Amino acid sequence: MPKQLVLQHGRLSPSVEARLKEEFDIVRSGEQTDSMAVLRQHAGDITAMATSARHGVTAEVIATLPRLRAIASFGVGYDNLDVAFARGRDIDVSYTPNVLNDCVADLAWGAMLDISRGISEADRFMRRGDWLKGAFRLTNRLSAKRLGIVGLGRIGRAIAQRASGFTMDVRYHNRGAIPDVPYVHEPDLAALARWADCLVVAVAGGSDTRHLVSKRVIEALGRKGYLINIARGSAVDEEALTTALQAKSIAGAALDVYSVEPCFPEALAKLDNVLLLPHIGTATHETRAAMGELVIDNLKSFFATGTVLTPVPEA
Ligand code: 8YV
Repeated sequence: MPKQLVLQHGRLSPSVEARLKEEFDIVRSGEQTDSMAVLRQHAGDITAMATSARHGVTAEVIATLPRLRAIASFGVGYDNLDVAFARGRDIDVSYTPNVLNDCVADLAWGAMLDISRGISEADRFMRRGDWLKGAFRLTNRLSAKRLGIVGLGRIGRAIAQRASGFTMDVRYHNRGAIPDVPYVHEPDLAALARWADCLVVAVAGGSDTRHLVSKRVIEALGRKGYLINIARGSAVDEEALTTALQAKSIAGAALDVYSVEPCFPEALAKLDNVLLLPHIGTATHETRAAMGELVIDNLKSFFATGTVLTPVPEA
C-alpha cells in the first residue's frame, strides 16, 4: 500500500525524522530559503503536516496549503503554532502532552538542587583548583523548604508530586483553583513569590502568560528566593531577572528557556548564581522517542479516521 504524503515543516531530531520516513512519504520545508516555493509546488497534495513546538507554523505557511487538514506538532507547547488560524480553516492541530511530564519535572528538580546547593558552581570551583585555597562556600538546603509552582498543569503537578520526597510544602498559582489537589492555591502571584523559597515556572507560553513573572514578582521572591523556569522564556521578564541576579536581590535562578532562543542575555554567563541550560527539558532518548511516536500516531489516526488523537486544548 502506498505511503501517505506528509509535509515535514522544520527539522526534527534525526531518530524522529527516520521514523517519519519509515511511515510516510515525506516532503520537507521550513529549512531552506526557498521554503515557500516548496510549499507552493506541493500545495495541491498536502493534507497533513508534521512540525514542532520549536519550529512552529505561521498563518502564511498554512494559507499556502489549501488541502491541509491536520498539523501534528512535536512538543507540548503550541505558542509557536497559529492554532486559531488553523482552526479557522477546519484544520486539526495535535501536540504531544503527557509523554514528557516526568522528564521535564525531573529536570526542574535537578535544577532546583543544583542552584540551591551550588552543584555546578562547586564543579567549576574544583576544576579551577580552588579547593587547594579553601573550602567551598556554604549553600542552602532544599529539603523542608517552600515550593511555589506557577501553573499547575500536567508538568506542574508532576513537579509538585516530587516535593513529598523533599518534605517540602507546596502552593501554586493558576488561573483558578484546581479541585482535588492537596496543595494550597495562591491567587496572588506576588504573594506566592513572597512565601516560596523556590518558585518554579511551569505555565504554557503565549500572550496570556507573557511576563507573568514580572519585575514585581521577582522583587517579591527576594534574597532568599530561587526562580526556576522550565516552561517558556516569554513567561518571565528576562531583563528584570538579569538585573535582580546581578544585584543579588534574589538568591539565584535556573533557566532552561529564554525569550529569544538559542540566545540568552550575555550578562548571565558571567554570574555564578544562575544555572544556564539549553532547553533540554524533554531532551532524553526515551522521551523524544515517545514524543515522535505520538506525532506518528496522530498522523496515522488522521489518515485512518479524519481526526487526531491528542488535539491542542480549546482556548
Ligand atoms: C520541545 C518544548 O520538545 O515540548 C515543548 O513544548 O518546549 C520542547 O521540549 C522541543 O523544543 C522540540 O520542539
